[in-house]
Amino acid sequence: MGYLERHAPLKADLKMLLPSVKSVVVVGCNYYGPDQPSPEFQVARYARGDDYHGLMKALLEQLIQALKTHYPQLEARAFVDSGPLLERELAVRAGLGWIGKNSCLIVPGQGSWFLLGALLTNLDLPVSEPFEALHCGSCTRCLDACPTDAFVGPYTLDARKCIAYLTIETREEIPTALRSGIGSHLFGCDVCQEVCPWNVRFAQPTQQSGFFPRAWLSEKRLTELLLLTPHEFELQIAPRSPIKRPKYRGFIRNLAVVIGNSGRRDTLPALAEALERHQSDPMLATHLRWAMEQVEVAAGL
Ligand code: B12
Ligand code: SF4
Ligand code: SF4
Repeated sequence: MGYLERHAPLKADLKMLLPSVKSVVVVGCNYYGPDQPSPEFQVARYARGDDYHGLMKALLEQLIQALKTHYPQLEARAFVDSGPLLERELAVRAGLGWIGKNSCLIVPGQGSWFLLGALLTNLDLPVSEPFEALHCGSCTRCLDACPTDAFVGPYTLDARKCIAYLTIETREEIPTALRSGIGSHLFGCDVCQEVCPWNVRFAQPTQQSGFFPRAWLSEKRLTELLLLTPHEFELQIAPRSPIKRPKYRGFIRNLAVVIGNSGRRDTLPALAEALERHQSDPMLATHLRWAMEQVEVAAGL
């Protein structure tokens, strides 16, 4: 995530992104969908359907067009995650909610199943009051539930330990000590949001059909996924999906970890076949061998 450092100067001055900027409109898009269909693995809620970057960018472009009919001199730039913006910080300043101890932006009475985006504009819009209260109180559910103990303390995450980083962002090996904590998380993790009382109480299903889970999530077995070829991955899984981010290699690496953690003996033939295929890729071969060992130990072989 070296881009976080490279983008630091741009984050300090929004004029570097839009010289005429006067106001920022911050938006949240609800992505809360039905519960995970597969009993074998979990994919983070935001990643079960279409990639939110494209989906939200298109909505923001519609907003720009609508604003242009009222303000023909409008200059605007839309950002969804891809730009160097501290989106949660901007959301707090725009009065949307507070940053919880799990480091997610929580909207009062609605929860945190929102993806954030921002529209930089040259309009002199009325300024919202920043959200100043913190509503976590004495709760520590998210900190206690994190499977890899990734929180250094309230509001502070060691990203290197977060399952989202380990399964989505890193292109490297997943450290052996952190693999068991990943459990059945194939892509991303929602544990610190699932346990949050604000989500338990207030989550509402999204109306955006683009976020609805894709069929393969309930239809495909772990071992079938492990034996997909790069071409099949590109055709069946990757199109318009956030899951394409770690690419085929990252997907197979994550599958090896989840299968290893399952300890299921019936996965051994597929693991052996995958190892044969990926023998020449040291990163994949290491993970697949590790998975076989885990399964053999669990099966008492
Ligand atoms: C890098 C990143 C990650 C990293 C690190 C996460 C983290 N907590 O920082 C990893 C890969 C681990 C990650 C995981 C996830 N992420 Co993420 N991630 C980002 C990203 C791209 C940048 C965040 C960032 O800059 N972090 C680095 C440091 C600087 O952040 P920080 O230390 O918390 O800094 C805060 C303060 O210190 C202060 N601050 C620091 N420097 C400065 C400087 C100035 C000038 C000011 C004013 C303030 C300030 O403001 C900062 C923000 O509050 C944002 C999108 C974006 N552009 O903002 C999405 C984002 C935060 N992620 C998001 C999501 C959904 C997730 C996951 C839920 C995905 C998943 N299901 O697997 C998990 C949740 C993990 C968790 N508990 O946070 C959403 C969160 C939505 C929400 N409701 O809060 C975002 C906003 C993307 C989006 N567009 O919606 N993510
Ligand atoms: S997303 Fe999962 S691994 Fe990351 S901090 Fe939250 S609970 Fe921990
Ligand atoms: S689980 Fe509790 S401490 Fe964590 S963000 Fe939600 S309310 Fe705050």
